[in-house]
Amino acid sequence: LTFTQQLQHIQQKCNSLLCIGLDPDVAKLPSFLRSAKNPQYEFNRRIIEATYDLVCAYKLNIAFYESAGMKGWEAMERTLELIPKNIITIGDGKRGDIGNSSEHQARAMFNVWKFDAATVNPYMGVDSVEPFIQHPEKGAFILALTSNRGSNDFQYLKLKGKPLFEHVVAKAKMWNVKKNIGLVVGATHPRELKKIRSLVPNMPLLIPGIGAQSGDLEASVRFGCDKKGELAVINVGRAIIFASSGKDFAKAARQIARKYRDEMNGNRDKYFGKKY
Ligand code: NUP
Repeated sequence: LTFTQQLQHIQQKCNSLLCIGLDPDVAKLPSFLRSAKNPQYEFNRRIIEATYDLVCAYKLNIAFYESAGMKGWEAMERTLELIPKNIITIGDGKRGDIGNSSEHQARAMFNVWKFDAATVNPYMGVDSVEPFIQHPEKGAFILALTSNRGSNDFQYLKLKGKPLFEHVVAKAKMWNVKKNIGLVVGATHPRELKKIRSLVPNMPLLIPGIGAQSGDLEASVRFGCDKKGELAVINVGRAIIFASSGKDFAKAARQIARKYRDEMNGNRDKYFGKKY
């Protein structure tokens, strides 16, 4: 199966567009976990056990593990072993380098950590992306339009009458011969999301920015999904994993995760006329 097909299957099976961002910022972990041997791992374990039936994917931002040193790498490895096999795992490292170095980045993401997909920064062009799109079953989410304030600096610059991010979308579409490419589009840009979905009707879209960054959930579903109400992977990190900092944090995370999943499905009912 191609990456895109795997994503379709899990979204249908679990009836969810929700991706939880496992970004276990050490400074924000519940204090009672600080004495654990590996607090990040203990935190993730409880979050996963409380939410795995509600999600199609987990996204791990590598920086939150790397910044905790060797313990962080260990937490990431053990976390990935825990996630049920049919749930998509996304390694968010925004990779991309000269071809020779990118090959090693792709090997790290897919062969060492065994992520199902990685995020890739397209700035360095085709040879920087190629190593990430060699295997049909492994996905590459290419940054098209990011959710942050700084997305204004370069991504909207007009070139040959079109904003830069649309050039990225066009290239990604050309490169997608193995049906394993997706795009990252921030939930903070609903109008552009609609435009991008019209340009790539069949590509997975990874949509971060819901919750802590105040992105638009309704628009993310309405414009982020394909015609069937699928293929939007909507990431929520802090708003779920740090819903409570007490002993009940996993339970609180489950409650909020369910609320997000149901709200997404409510909007799929509304805009795609199916009962989810
Ligand atoms: O455009 C992007 N915006 C964004 O927030 C691309 C990303 N990969 N992210 C990541 O998504 C960000 O680095 C973090 O890991 C996650 C958002 O987390 P939160 O704001 O829901 O906590």
